[in-house]
Amino acid sequence: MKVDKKAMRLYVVTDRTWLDENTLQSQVEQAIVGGATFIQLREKNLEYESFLKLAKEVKQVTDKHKIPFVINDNIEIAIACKADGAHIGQSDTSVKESRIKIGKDKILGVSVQTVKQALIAQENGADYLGVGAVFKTNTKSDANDVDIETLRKICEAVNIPVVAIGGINKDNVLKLRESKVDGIAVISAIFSKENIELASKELRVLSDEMVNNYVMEDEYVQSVNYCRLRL
Ligand code: TZP
Ligand code: MG
Repeated sequence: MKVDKKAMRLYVVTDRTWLDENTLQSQVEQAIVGGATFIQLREKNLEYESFLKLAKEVKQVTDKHKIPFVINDNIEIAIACKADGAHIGQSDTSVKESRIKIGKDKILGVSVQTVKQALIAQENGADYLGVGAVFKTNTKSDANDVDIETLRKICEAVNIPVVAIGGINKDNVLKLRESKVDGIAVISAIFSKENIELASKELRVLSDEMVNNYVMEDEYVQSVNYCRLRL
């Protein structure tokens, strides 16, 4: 398996909406220092050259910290910047074609909303699945809803890693406990925050708690307090 289930623990998807005077490179680094285990570069409106330049910049950071790095929706950019792989949705090129394009050694992630889509994606070479939106999100206007019961059925149906996405924040992570999902993918719960490292740290601790299915009350408080002290 090219992707370990643990790499799904805190899957961070980029968004430059809240960049202000910062660079995406530095925001991604803060997220990684806080505990991000996977980075996806998601850009909807960039021309090829600017997209490639940004991808190479972000890749410097993910390489430095040895964190897997994939490009959303764009296999050409993934290949050109030598990313670890790409992530595709149901409306992009088929999983089969994408696998051929990207090659057998690269990571291919696929967004799914049903058990059927999940099985087809796995069958056709997906390395991991993103499932959502599990909660209400303002970040993706055309996101379909997936209830937690469906998420659980998807997790039970496949043997590749599964990450939940959509409206996940520190107040609702633990609601995913029963789903047996391998981790959480987040955008606004990290990038809309003033303190990205702290937001990432808090979500990582909660995701660990959610996945391991036990309460780490003391560890959580200690870990977050430690992070606060350092910042
Ligand atoms: N796919 C399904 S929901 C979503 C994507 C890309 C947006 C997730 O963003 P947020 O801010 O974590 O709800
Ligand atoms: Mg897509």
